[in-house]
Amino acid sequence: MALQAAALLPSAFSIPKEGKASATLRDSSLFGISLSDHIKSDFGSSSFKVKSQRRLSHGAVRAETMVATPGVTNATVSGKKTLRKGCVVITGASSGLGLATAKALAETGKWHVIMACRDFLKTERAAKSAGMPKENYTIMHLDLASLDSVRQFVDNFRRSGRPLDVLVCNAAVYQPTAKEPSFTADGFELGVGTNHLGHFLLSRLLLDDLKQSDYPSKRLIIVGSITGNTNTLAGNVPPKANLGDLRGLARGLDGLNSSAMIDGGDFDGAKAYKDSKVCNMLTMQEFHRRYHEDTGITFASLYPGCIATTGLFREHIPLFRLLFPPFQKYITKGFVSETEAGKRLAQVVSDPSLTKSGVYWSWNKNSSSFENQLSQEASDAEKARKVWEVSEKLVGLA
Ligand code: NDP
Ligand code: PMR
Repeated sequence: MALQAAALLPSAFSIPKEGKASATLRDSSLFGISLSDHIKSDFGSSSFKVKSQRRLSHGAVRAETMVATPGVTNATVSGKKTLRKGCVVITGASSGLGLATAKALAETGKWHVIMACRDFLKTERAAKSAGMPKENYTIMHLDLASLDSVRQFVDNFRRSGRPLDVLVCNAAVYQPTAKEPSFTADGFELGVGTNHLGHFLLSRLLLDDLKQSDYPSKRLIIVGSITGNTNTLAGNVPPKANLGDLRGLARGLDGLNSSAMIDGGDFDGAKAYKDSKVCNMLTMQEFHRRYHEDTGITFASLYPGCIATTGLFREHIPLFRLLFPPFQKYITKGFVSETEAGKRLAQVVSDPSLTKSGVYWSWNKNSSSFENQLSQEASDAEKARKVWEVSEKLVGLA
C-alpha cells in the first residue's frame, strides 16, 4: 500500500490513506500511539514396519498396497541403532524462509524435505541453485489457494508411503497494494484463504499422519508474525490486525454477499495478511489445546525476524522494496537474513530443546530463542475456538 511504502520516508508520514479517514502514520505506533509498557520489543527481538491401512482424507479407512516405510531406527553395520531420517513437509519452500529452512534441514542429512509448492519448475530450480542434496528432497504440488489441491496433495503424500514427522505451514501471500480483493478457487479472499484456510485444511487432514508417525518428536509448526501482534511496535503500524467478531469469515469472505475481510470491514490487503497471521497463531494454540496431551505432538508458531529481502514483498511498490531492507537493518535492527531465518525455523523443526508445545518462538539480538508473548487477540482462547469452528465449516470439515 502506497502509504506503507511512503511510511519509510519521514516526509510522508502524514499522507492520508486513500479512502480511509485519518489513518495516517501520524496516528501510528511510531508517532501517535503511546507505546505503553506492555508493548514488547519482538525483534530484539532396524526395523521396517509395514503399513497396511491408511486413512483417507474424508475419514474412511482404505486398504492400500503394502508400503514398507522405515521405522524410527535403522541398524548400522556396527549393529548400533541410529535415528532414521525425519520427514518434514514444508509449504512454500520455493523461496524465502521456506527454501532456506528446506536447505538447512536437507544439508544435515538427517531430514528428507517434501517441498510442497505450487510451481514445480521454480522449486526445482531453487533447490538446485541452493545446492540441496538431491536425495534429501522431493517436490510435490500444492496450491493452497485451492481446497481440491490441498486434498490432492494429502492423497499424493500418502501414496508416497513416507511417514510424516513434521509439518511446517510456511507459505503466504501478501497483497499490500491491491485495490480490490482477489479470491481463491473456492471464493475466499486470497490472503486469508491461502495463508489461513488452505493451511487449516492441510494441517487438519495431516494430523492423522502425524499421529501415526513413530518419530520421537513430532511437530506441527505454523509460521506467525510480529505484524499480527498488536502488543509490539511493528504490530501497531496501520492497518492493524483485528478479527472483530468474525462476521466476514463466518459469511465466507466472498466479497459479494459479505465482506472479503474477517471483521466484515472494507478490503485492505495488508490487513488481510495480518489477520491471516493472527489466525495462524490462534490455530496453533487451538491445536495445542485439543491435541497435545493425547498425541504428544508439539504445536508451535514463531516470528523468525524481519526477512526484508524475500518474495513476500513482491507486490509492494519498488520504493518500498528498495528502502525496506536498510530500514530494518539500520533503524529497527529487526533485519535477519534468509539463511539465518532458515536456521531459526529449522531449529523449531528439529532442535531437541524446542519441544515445548503451544509456544510462539522469537529470537533475541544474540539469536537465542525465547518464548514470546502473543497479543491479547492472538492469545484469546475463545476467539481461537471460534476461528477453528468457522474455518472447519468453510473448508468442508464440519
Ligand atoms: P516468500 O514470498 O519468499 O515465500 C512465500 C512462499 O509461499 C513461496 O514459496 C510461494 O510460492 C508460496 N505460496 C504463495 N502462495 C501459495 C499458494 N497458493 N500455494 C502454495 N504456495 C504458495 O515469503 P517469505 O519467505 O517471507 O514468507 C514465508 C513465511 O514467513 C510466511 O508465512 C510469512 O508470513 C512469514 N514471515 C515473513 C517475514 C518476512 O519478513 N519476510 C516476517 C515474519 C513472517 P511461489 O514461489 O510459487 O510464489
Ligand atoms: Mg515494520 C521494531 C520495529 C519493527 C519491526 C521489527 C518490523 C517488522 N517493523 C517495525 C517497525 C516499523 N515498521 C515502523 C516503525 C514502521 C513505520 C515507518 C514500519 C512500517 C512497515 C511497513 C510499511 N513495516 C512493514 C511494512 C510492511 O509492508 C511489512 C508488513 O507489514 O508486511 C505484512 C512490514 C513489516 N515490518 C516488520 C515485518 C517483519 C514486516 C513484514 C513481514 C511480516 O510481518 O510478515
